[in-house]
Amino acid sequence: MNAIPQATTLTREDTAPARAARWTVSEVEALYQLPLMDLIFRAQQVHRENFDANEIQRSTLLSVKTGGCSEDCGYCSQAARYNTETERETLLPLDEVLAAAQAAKDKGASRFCMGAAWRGPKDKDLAKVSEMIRAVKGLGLQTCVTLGMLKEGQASELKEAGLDYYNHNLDTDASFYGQVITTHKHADRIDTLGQVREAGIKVCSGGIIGMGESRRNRAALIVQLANLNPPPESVPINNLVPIPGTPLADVAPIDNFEFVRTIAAARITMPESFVRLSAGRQAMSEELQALCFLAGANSIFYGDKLLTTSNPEADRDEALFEKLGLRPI
Ligand code: SAM
Ligand code: DTB
Ligand code: SF4
Repeated sequence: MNAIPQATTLTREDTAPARAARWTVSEVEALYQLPLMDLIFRAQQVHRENFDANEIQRSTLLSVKTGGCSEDCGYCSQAARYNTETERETLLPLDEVLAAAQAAKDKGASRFCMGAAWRGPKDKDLAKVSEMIRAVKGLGLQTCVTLGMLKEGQASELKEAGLDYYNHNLDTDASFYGQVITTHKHADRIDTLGQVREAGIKVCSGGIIGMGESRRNRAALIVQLANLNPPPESVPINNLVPIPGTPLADVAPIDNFEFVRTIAAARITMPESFVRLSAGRQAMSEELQALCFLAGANSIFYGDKLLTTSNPEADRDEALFEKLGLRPI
């Protein structure tokens, strides 16, 4: 026997139903320590028990309000205080948003996600975003918005407008959070997620990998997401896109296999969630992306732009799907 933890010490299903499972950081660290082949095998098993492993969901992003943000998130091109190349733009008019949503639908996206560089929306902004949600929903797309922290009552207004998902990432482990962001707290993020849940909106929440955090930090982030009750329906795993001018511009990139392990850990601990291979695909080879799908990622951001940075073109993704025999849903 070797010292590598065996599946029996890690399996939760015989102790509690999936929804009630509570993961510990040590358990998730033990997943990370598995030989890669065992980890991917385990992730594939979990994936196949819950999904068709050849199907991929596609969401398209649009930045509806860009730059000039009051917050100090160390990775972000849109924080007003960093000297980045991102140009500020006020809230887009409804017709532009609708045209982009229609184009995303025509290209095959099933969900349209609108992002705003706010600490949180003002009530008058929320009314305008609600109009966007109604209109996009009217096109037959699932709707998602990411607007920052919500105040009492704002989530219900979004729900009434027809919002399906609210994206609000925990971004990193609570204990590392203060090294990346000081203008708000990890606990504030959890609070907003609670309001979103209470309003009956589905939760999209994940994080960023490769910000100089330790493996233990990564495991702790996965635990904080998996132990939300219920876990987020959608879990974006972003690989840091280094932005010149931000404090994290020069962080050493994370090892590719460590990123794949993170995807696998998310899949195993959140069996019923869509795990999205999110920011960072532009810098990834096709083979690395395929390995992420093998490790349980079953969703992507689709379209040539994320919020302010580039993403593989839709045609390139189509060609990759074709090569891998992946079917969009
Ligand atoms: N302002 C809102 C907020 O912070 O929740 C919504 C927009 S914010 C840009 C949405 C998410 O984008 C962040 O939580 C972070 O996970 C991700 N993000 C931003 N910049 C990134 C970067 N350079 N690389 C990877 N992910 C990034
Ligand atoms: C998420 O987890 N990633 C998306 C979306 N949710 C809003 C944003 C990625 C942003 C990458 C950097 C940029 O384009 O500005
Ligand atoms: Fe603002 Fe969101 Fe960027 Fe933070 S991540 S600076 S809150 S836009």
